[in-house]
Amino acid sequence: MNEGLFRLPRPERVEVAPGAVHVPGWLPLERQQELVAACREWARGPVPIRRTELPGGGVMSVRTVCVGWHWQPYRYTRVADDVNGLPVAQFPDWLGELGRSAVAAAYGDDDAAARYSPDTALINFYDDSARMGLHQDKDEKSDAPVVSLSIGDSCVFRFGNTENRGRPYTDVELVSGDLFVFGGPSRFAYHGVPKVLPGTGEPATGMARGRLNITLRDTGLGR
Ligand SMILES: O=C(O)CCC(=O)C(=O)O
Repeated sequence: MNEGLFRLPRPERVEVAPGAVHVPGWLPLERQQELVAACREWARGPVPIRRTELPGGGVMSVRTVCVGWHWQPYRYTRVADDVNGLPVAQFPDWLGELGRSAVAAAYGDDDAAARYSPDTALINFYDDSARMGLHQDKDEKSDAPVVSLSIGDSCVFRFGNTENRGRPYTDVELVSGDLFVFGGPSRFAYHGVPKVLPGTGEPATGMARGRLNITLRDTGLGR
């Protein structure tokens, strides 16, 4: 028997570290399609998707567009003064609702979900060779969880510890439709994407190639 022909059923929910939860297949196909369409709109403007320049002179391999607040290394602003000087698109209410449902699905805690009030989304597009080095999300002035949604090609998502970029870390395969939430003791864990797995996505999502990742965050700066 060729075992490779069969995929094992995926678990409903895996706690990768305290406060860090992977929920495979959380987004139905229709929701993924809606998100892809919304991200395409945001990628056009008012602040177009771009590769972020780093203070050391490097340029990130992923392309990023933001809504609500604009992230640039290493702060949030309303206006994208490093791109075209325009204010970013507003953070829509429906995205906040999606974030609350995500927190409820990950933690099974309706109170934590009701309190969750993200005000920014960073939308990253990965082509076949894009990567994201291990880093902490620490430009937010809030320790509310980060909600991460993946669409398109699968990737290896490395989720580490809060001390440094080294071990211990866990490599998780994030597949289109997967949710990953990290908060509580894992909120400031190092994480990154060492590899995208080209050609693994489902074109019916609207993503013929590449990977889309949407992270919802609370900047702590207010709406
Ligand atoms: O693409 C991902 O899954 C991770 C994105 C990320 O780490 C970030 O936007 O800070």
